[in-house]
Amino acid sequence: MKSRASMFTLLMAVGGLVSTSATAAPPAPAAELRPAAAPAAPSAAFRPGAVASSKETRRKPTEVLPSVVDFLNASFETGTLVNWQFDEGSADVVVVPKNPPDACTQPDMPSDGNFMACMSTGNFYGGAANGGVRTDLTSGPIEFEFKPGNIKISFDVDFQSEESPTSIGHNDAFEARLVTAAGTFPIVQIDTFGRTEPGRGLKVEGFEELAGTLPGCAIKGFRTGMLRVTWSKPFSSVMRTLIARGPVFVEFSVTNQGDDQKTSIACVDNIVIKVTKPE
Ligand SMILES: [Ca+2]
Ligand SMILES: [Ca+2]
Repeated sequence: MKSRASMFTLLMAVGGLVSTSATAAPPAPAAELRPAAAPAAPSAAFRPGAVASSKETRRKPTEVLPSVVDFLNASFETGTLVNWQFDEGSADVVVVPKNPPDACTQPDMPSDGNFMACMSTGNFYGGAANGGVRTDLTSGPIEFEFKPGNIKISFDVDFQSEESPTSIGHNDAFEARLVTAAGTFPIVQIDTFGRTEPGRGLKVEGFEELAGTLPGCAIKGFRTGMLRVTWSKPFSSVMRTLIARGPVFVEFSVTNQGDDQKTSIACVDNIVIKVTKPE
């Protein structure tokens, strides 16, 4: 008991010492007061305009702005398929320049810069589709600087086919997908029936109806014309954990349905990927 009491006394003494030493430090508060005493700062703070702007700056941190993912050769402007993957020998995919103008995709494509990528379900571009029915083009690994709360992918595409519109059993198609560690997400399908109905984060600009292919184009059938596809996908916290900083892959394919007859082609360009930090 006695020792406890003496401990208590000791603590009180220490406490007293601490508080004494704290109050015995007058220069610091005095220094802090000095800037506030400057006349310009307080008068600015009390102006109505200044109050409004401080509200604006308070709102800004909650605005989450998307950032563009740095993705090499996203628009094929190297004039090559560098940083894109495909199975050589079982794919028909090439880079098509702006000059001379491509007979099938005028006047809109390439839509960005001087080059685009085009693929076919057969040998239209001088290669050989897988089994004569399918070509896949996959991006290089796409990585993020942070775990995104949302991803937005946009690109331009023109799909053309020798098949008749609304072909059951021969519904040749173009498809775009996002491949991730949390599974594969279909972005859009375009086929002889048209394109995936927009909604659920998908926007397709430029689609009116299937029109005839151009007279100079060796594909005799229909074309969609250039479409601007934008797809936005929010990531749940579970998906964010799985996807983390990537990699993810953007994948395009054209497929012959039913048989290897009547070729379809698709040209893509201007792939832009944006990610947003979670709120
Ligand atoms: Ca381009
Ligand atoms: Ca076909």
